[in-house]
Amino acid sequence: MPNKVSIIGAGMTGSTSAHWIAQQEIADVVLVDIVEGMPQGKALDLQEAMPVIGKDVSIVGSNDYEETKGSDIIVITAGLPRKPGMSRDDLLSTNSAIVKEATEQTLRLSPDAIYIILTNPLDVMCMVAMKAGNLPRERIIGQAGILDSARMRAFVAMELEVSVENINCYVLGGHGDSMVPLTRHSNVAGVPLNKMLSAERLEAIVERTRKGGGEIVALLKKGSAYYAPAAAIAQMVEAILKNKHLIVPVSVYLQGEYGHTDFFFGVPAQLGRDGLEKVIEYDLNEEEMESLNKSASHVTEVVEQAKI
Ligand code: TXD
Repeated sequence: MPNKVSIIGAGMTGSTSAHWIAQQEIADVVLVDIVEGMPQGKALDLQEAMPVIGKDVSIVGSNDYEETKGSDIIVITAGLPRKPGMSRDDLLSTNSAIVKEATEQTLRLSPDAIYIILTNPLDVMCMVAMKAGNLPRERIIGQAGILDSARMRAFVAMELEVSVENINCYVLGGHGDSMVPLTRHSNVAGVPLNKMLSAERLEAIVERTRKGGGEIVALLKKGSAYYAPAAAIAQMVEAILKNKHLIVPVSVYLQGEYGHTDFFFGVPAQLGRDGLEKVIEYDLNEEEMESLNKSASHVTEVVEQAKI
């Protein structure tokens, strides 16, 4: 039986995730949305592209959760995206209700599924899903860090004219403007970033990374980024289904790691067939720890606001 991934929310990130997953022949995909006809239309269009690219996967669209039955992974992207000038936190109450419902509805049909959350405010929506489904922390992972790190990698690659494959960057913390790009742990083919870039250029890249989501929102004027977030979802899905033991920055429920407990936060973590395998702990200096703690307080404030 092929693996099955159901994506709740067939908007920009949901349908683009389906696209990347199908293109890489990772799994069969079900797209669910409340808008009538839209998930069916997008799924059919994508299905009709498969003969052209020679991939044998099934892509189905539906307005009904029944279609998701027996999924290995549930991806939740349902919710409202940011408009220019809005912060991710402005989406709190509307998206909490949507994510709660999506979790409850899918879990009864796929009781063993692993959940990947994308909906903003990301770290808090992971908590909403975890509570709604009473899920163990291994089975619920938020996507943010792969995207934020990829943005930083892209900016470094553009600046240095080096292949993106040679660039390793790690952005930890909450998915918001307080995120923590770890320059000391980032490198180009093993050479630390600060040996390759001046302090000013490095600071400019860090700043652009922090505001990377807003930069796209301001350019698009309608909606937020979707190609890169969806590529990150596909990478997580593949790591889980292929049991790759891949270490990537993702949002996980901390239980003492980095000195924090009981909330979702972006840290490097290893992903395999059972979901979260372990959290990797870097040695952080005082300054890095301080930035991480600041980002943590921001996330816990929003958790409190959400009254989950
Ligand atoms: O890195 C990250 N975590 C993010 C997060 C990167 C990009 C986008 N990020 C957030 O994901 C964004 O702030 C939003 O909260 C979500 C979805 O963003 P997207 O760009 O895909 O938004 P769209 O195109 O508006 O799609 C959302 C879809 C839309 O088609 C709605 O009809 C649908 O969600 N929707 C629902 N589907 C199913 N069930 C319910 N209840 C529902 N409500 C809305």
